[in-house]
Amino acid sequence: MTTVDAPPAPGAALRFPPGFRWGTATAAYQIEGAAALDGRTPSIWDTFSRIPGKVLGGDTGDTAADHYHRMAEDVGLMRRLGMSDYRFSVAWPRVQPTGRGPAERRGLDFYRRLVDTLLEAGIRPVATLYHWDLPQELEDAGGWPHRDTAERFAEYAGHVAGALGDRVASWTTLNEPWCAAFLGYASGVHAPGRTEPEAALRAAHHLNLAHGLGVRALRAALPRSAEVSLTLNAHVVRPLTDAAADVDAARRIDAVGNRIFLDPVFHGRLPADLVRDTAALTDWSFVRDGDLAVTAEPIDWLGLNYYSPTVVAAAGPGTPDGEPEPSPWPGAGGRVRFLPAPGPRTAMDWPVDPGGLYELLTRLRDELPGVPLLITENGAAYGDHADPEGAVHDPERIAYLRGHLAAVHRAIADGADVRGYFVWSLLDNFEWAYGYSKRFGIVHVDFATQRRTPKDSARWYAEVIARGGLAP
Ligand code: IFM
Repeated sequence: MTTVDAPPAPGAALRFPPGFRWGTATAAYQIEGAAALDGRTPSIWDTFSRIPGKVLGGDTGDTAADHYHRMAEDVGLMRRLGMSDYRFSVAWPRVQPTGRGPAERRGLDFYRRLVDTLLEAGIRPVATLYHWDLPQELEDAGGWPHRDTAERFAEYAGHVAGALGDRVASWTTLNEPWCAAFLGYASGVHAPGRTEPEAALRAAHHLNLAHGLGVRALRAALPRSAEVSLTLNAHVVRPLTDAAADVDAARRIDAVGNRIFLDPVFHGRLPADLVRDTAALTDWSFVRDGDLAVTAEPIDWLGLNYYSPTVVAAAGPGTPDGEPEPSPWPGAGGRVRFLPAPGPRTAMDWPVDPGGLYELLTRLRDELPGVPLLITENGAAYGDHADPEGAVHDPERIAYLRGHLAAVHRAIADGADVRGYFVWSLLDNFEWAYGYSKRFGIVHVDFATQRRTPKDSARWYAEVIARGGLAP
């Protein structure tokens, strides 16, 4: 259990507990490049990014930040910044090119080299098995709406654990299954770009099942001391007013945004209100006897990716009853309005609201007692550029990170068991449907030359880590 002295005097330094994990996070498709090297086959993102109009500027992850070839330089950057941990993801199509059967040694070798380089630098590797790069062959066979994909994931998890289990102690099965299910299969703004609400609900269940089967496969292959986790982009949903209809709108989004994962994973059940909300779409008969015992395999911590809160209200009169555009919220889309939250915004047009992170951490403190939490992503995109001297000044990002770290500190002081914090992201990278137009890195990447330049925020974060907290 993490604790801090509470409450700190106004203006005092904010010290984090000893052993607090300080890191950065990345994901394979967003940084690695080398998309056709050493046996890697296309993932759904290689396919999707080639469909005209799906990714801004027609960008793809073919080269990305070329981390596959610059891994040693990137680990060197982390070492100089003093990070204790690094969260990366393993590319499924690099390790198991057809999504089934034997592993590709060259793919595993890349991750062995990465992990060894991290360990030599004194950095703890935190490996995520799925950050959205499903092998295209598995999508062709039905993708996440198809139950077999969950079984295939467990097989893949076993391969990676078998290869890296002697040196990686921290594991995450899935990153943000909400995005994989609902952006991928309902709104279609992410790969594979399908707009089938019922299939998206199936996908969500099969992702939960994959998580549980993956936990079992990891536990079978890893030493007992290994930590196994899941990362969610849990939504902080605020009703616009206290009116019952607005509160119900928030409940609907909470059901299909949060409890669709939290309930099966931590309580072995489906949210009854979600089943009601989605009754016109599905009877949930794809959930088989015994599935919810699998999804509820115990885990060691929950990873949370937080960026901003969401404000919702009931869809008013005059709002079309149907869903005008494919919605990522099956069962809620036509009944809920999303409203701009007040306050400053990042380059993603996302509101800056550290209070939302505090709300999330204290909610989970209450709802999941005994489950340690890690902030596995938090950060912001801004319009960074190198000045004539080559420096990248990003005061807004420093303010964003500082505000959110202060919120984490406050949550810890109020009893939330938060064990670590990972900035998204180490490097500027491929921001999915936005291509390279949004820069989240604390290290600037010139994509023409692949030159890395630590931004002011990187130096600031290094000081935070060295100090173990925030200066007054
Ligand atoms: O870049 C993404 C990451 O892949 C998943 N979480 C949110 C980040 C910013 O959009």
